[in-house]
Parts: sequence; C-alpha cells; structure tokens
Amino acid sequence: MDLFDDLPVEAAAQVLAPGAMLLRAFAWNEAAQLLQATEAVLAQAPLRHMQTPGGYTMSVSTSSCGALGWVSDARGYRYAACDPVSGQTWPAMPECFLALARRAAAQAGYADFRPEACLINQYVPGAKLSLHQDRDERDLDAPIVSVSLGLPAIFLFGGTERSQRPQRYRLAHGDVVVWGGPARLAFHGVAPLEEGAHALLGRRRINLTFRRVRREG
Ligand code: MD3
Ligand code: FE
Repeated sequence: MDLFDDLPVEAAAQVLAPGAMLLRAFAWNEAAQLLQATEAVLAQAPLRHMQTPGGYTMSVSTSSCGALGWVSDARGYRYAACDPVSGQTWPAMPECFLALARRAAAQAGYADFRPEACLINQYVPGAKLSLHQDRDERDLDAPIVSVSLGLPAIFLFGGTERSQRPQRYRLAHGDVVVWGGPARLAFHGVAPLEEGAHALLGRRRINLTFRRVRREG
C-alpha cells in the first residue's frame, strides 16, 4: 500500500468565496524562474510609483508586460499598449508567465485562459494597497490569476459593497489565487507589508496579476 494514495496530484484548491480559489504553493517550484523573468521585464520597463487620479502617489511600485499594461495618472486608470515612461510597447509576456497562468486558471475550472496583461506590483515593508475593485477590464467573465512571491502579505478580501468588512488571508511565496465569477468584482486590498527578509527576494514582495482585458471574438 502506498501511503500517498489518497493525495491528489495537485493539492486541493481552497475555496475562499464563490469564484475565489486559493492554490497554496502552486508556483513554488517555478518561483525562481518567475523571478528571473520578472527581473528581465523590469530591466525594460522599470517599476514606478503611479499617481492616482486623486493626486496621491501609490506606495506600491508597478510595471507591466504583455500586449497591454496598466497605467494610472491624473486622467484616470486604464490599460495602454505603450509604457508612458519609455514610449515603447510593454515587454512581451514571458512564456513561463503564460504557462503558469494558464495552468492555474485551468485548475480552477477556466479552460483556455489567454491573459493580455500581467501587472507587476512590488511592495516593500510599509507599502499597502487600499480596498478597491478591479473594473478597468472590459472582459469581466475572464478570471484574474494572482501569484505571490517573496515576503508574505495580509490580503483583504471583502464583498461587492465597500461597506462589507473584509476577510483576511495570509498570502505567501508561491501562493496562487484565481478570482472569477462572483469574486471578480469583490473589493480587495493588501495590508501594510510587515518588515522581513525573504531568502530569494530579500525585503520585498512581488505580486503578478494576469488579466484578460478585451473580450474575445
Ligand atoms: C480579487 N493586487 O493589482 S492580488 C491589483 O497583492 C491587486 O498586489 C493585489 O489587487 C496585490 O489590482 C492583490 C489578488 C487579487 C487581484 C485581483 C483581484 C485579488 C482580486 C480582482 C478581483 C478580486
Ligand atoms: Fe486589485
């Protein structure tokens, strides 16, 4: 008899809420490769602190890769084909990013996920992301896949009304979450990052979010 007979090949997904699936350590084995690809993207499109439409500077620093990148300035939030810093198109999405995002989406029940944008968020201790909804994408039927690397963070997951008190989840290195269905429009954010040092990333957390922006067809 094999002691491991009862374990699934991929650890079971934990359902955080209808449509929100946490895949613990799903990217663990590829983390170093993902990090290396991230650094290559950031060499072409450096991290920057975006301005919110309200005139605040974000504590999180951001870049993108793929056909579209996410930008924010006094004119608002939007997806754009060119990086406003360089005037060039965003770096291509690395193959290892695409493969991981597709595998995670499929595991959560979304076949053939074809993200057009990967938003790269970097947090250093103290950086946070206030409660918000992601609704700059035209395709709200596609899920968002998020990958956490480096220092752990407390992720705040609320309801579809800002007034609902958020639940708190700790997201650690290698954790992947797929947000679709009713969870797609939930309010969410990240509590101020705690001080720490990660073996691979040092004093920071990087979060990759894969998005389908335009509707297909
Ligand atoms: C739930 N990023 O970039 S990832 C963002 O850790 C963002 O950097 C956070 O929120 C971060 O917009 C959270 C998890 C996440 C991403 C998108 C979502 C959760 C989501 C969209 C809808 C619902
Ligand atoms: Fe978000």
